[in-house]
Amino acid sequence: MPYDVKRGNLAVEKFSTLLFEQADGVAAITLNRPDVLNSFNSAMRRDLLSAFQAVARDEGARAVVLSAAGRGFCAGQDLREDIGSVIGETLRQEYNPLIRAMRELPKPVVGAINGVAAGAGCSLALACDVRVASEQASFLQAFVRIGLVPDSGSSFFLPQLIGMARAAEMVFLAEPVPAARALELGLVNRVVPPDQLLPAAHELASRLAQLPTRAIGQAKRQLNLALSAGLEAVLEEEASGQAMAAQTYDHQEGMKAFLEKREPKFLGR
Ligand code: T3D
Repeated sequence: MPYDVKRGNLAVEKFSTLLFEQADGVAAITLNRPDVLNSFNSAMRRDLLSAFQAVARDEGARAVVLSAAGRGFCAGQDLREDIGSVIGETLRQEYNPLIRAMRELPKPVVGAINGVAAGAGCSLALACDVRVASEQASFLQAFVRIGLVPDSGSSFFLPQLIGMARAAEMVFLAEPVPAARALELGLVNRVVPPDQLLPAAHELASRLAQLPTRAIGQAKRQLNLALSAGLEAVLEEEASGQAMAAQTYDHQEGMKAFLEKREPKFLGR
C-alpha cells in the first residue's frame, strides 16, 4: 500500500490511473485516463478504491473532490477491456466495493463533473454526496445502448434522486441529460461555467472540511440509512449518533463559540 498516513500525503506516481493531492483537509482525486474519457479499466477500479480507503484512514483528510482530466468525467466500463465472461464477478469484486467505500466514507465527497458521465461513470457521479457540474457535463445511462442494465448503484441512486418515472426514462431511452436539465431534475446541486468547475468544487469541499467532520460523517450515515430503512431504524441511529457527536471536541467547541459569540474553529475531532 503506497499511502503513508503519518506523512499525510499520497505519492502521485503510485497510481497509474489517478492523480491524488491533498491540501488543507481536502483530498483531490482526479481520474486520469483522458484519451478514453476516463473509462474504467481494472487498474482504475483498484486505484480508486485504494484512494478512498486511504482517505478513510487519514484524519487529515476531511473532504474529497472527485474530478476528472480532459473533456469527459467517466465513460463507464472500458469497452476494450475483455471482462464479458466475468462481468458479475467484476461488479461484485471491484465496482461494488468502490461504490460502498464512497457511501461508507464518513467524510463528504464532492463530485466535480466536467463532461460526460456514462454507464458506471454515471453511477460513480451519483455515488458522490453532492455534485457540481460544468455547463458542458452530461449524464448518460448508457447501459441499455449495449444491451446491459444499470449497475454500480445507478438503479439505487437514480430513482432516489429524480423519482421513478424520470429514472425509467433515463435508463430505458439512454439519452444524455445535459447539465441544465440535470439541475432541474435534482441530479446535480449546481452548474457552473467550465472554468469555474474546480474552483467551485474546491470552495465547497474546503467549507465542508472545516465543519465538524465526525458530525458530518454520522449525518451521512443517517442519510444513507434513511434511503433503505424505516423510520424506527433511522430514529434509533439518530439517537446513538447524537450521543456520539455530543462527545466530540467539535461539539464542545461549537457550544463554546456560540456562548462566546464567535466563529467556531472545528478540528474534525
Ligand atoms: O464489461 C462491462 O461492460 C461491465 C460493466 C459495465 C458498466 C458500464 O459502464 S456499461 C457502459 C459502458 N459505457 C458506454 O457504453 C459508453 C461508451 N461511450 C460512449 O457512448 C461515448 O463515448 C460517449 C457518449 C460517452 C461520448 O461520446 P463522444 O462522441 O463525446 O466521444 P467518443 O468519440 O465516443 O469517445 C472519445 C474516445 O474515448 C474514443 O476513442 P478514440 O476513437 O478517440 O480512440 C472512444 O472510443 C473512447 N471511449 C469512450 N467511451 C469509451 C471509450 N473507450 C473505451 N471504453 C469506453 N467506455
